[in-house]
Amino acid sequence: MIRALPVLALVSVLLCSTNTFAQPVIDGSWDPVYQVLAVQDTQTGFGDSNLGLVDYANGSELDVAYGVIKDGVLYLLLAGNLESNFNKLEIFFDTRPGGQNRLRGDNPDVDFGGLNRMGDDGSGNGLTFDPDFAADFWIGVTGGGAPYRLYANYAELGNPGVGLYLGNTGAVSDGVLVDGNNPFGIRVTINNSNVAGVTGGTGVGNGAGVLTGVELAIPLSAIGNPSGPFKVCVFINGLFHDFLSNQVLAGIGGGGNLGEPRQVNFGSIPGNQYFVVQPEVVRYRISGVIELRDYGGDVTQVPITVELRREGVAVRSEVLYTDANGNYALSNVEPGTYDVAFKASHWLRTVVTGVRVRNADVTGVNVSLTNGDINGDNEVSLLDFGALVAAYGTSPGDANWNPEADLDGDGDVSLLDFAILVRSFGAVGDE
Ligand SMILES: [Ca+2]
Ligand SMILES: [Ca+2]
Ligand SMILES: [Ca+2]
Ligand SMILES: [Ca+2]
Repeated sequence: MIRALPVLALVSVLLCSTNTFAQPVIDGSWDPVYQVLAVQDTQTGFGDSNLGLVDYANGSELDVAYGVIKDGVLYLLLAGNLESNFNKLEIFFDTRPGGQNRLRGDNPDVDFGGLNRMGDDGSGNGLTFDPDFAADFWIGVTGGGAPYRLYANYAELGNPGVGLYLGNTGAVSDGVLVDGNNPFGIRVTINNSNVAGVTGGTGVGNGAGVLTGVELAIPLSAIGNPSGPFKVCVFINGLFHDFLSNQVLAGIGGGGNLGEPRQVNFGSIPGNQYFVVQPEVVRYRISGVIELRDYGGDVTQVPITVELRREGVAVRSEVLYTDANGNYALSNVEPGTYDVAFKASHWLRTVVTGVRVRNADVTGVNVSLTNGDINGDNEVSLLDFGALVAAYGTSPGDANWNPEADLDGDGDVSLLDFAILVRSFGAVGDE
């Protein structure tokens, strides 16, 4: 009897918008998408800022390194303070084989010789990183003056290498740099208002929880287009790049300022004086809002099996449950072209249109919800009964196997499928 049959009617299928994929906003403040990459473990020997102003700070500290890669751009928030007396924030990247474990003295002349001020002066010294860190790129940030400006420089290490003054910007800006040479479009700004984090001293400290500081957007093309994990070493240095503080990430485990950069050897300090950035995880998401109504008109929710097929071959199958909003979502779908089939174990087939995929790299999506309508003519009739009989008793690989007849998706065509068809028999979709 039709009246006794459950009927599925598609009421709406909408793209479920989500902020999960948003990239950070360059403004000097934390964003939810960031991951913690390193936390300071040492009090600051460069002054504990207590001004609370977004631009001027009377101390420097590196409390937390946050980072994430989105759409080929590395976002870094180096939370803490950068004293507005032109203290230097030095960022070294080890993104590819080779490079300089000990800084040479003949790298590009950038920031008034500042980069080479840390390198070998000809006597065989030079800032030395941990043994498994060989620097390839450098970005330096410094700020001060009235009105306050933040300045950024860049180098690809080597001789000749590349050295660029990227430009300058204000505090809490969008990070766009002016009056420089910035072919990669690197952005940076500062929010210097932190008054928490580590305190002044030489003991152990804890920078956790600080959410403001120097925030950068660095296209990966600027640092050699790394495709795998890479390493970053960050520290605060003096006005002329000539006096290394005790603010290094990852931290030095307590202790005073390190002094003359050319004599510093991170390899002789316990632990890694760098942190690792993981490659971008591309997450695709198929989502929709589907309302299922029975004959009484009541909205009901059932688990569905969603199957992704490539040229007819199932590559992924997963049982999905709705959330409180009636939303089915499938995450982490690899780029490609799919047919997408939804199966619900005791609902009439209907065609689902308008399900959208969040990323344009996933194309050609056709979506259908099947139940009982084996031949796809949008009703459950004797034709479907015949199709089920033809496939009865088969499993994948058998000559007469028909995946559409496997209504409950358990891998064979059996009495269970028959029962589903009988329950839906006579019903018509999309009513
Ligand atoms: Ca931000
Ligand atoms: Ca390297
Ligand atoms: Ca502090
Ligand atoms: Ca070390």
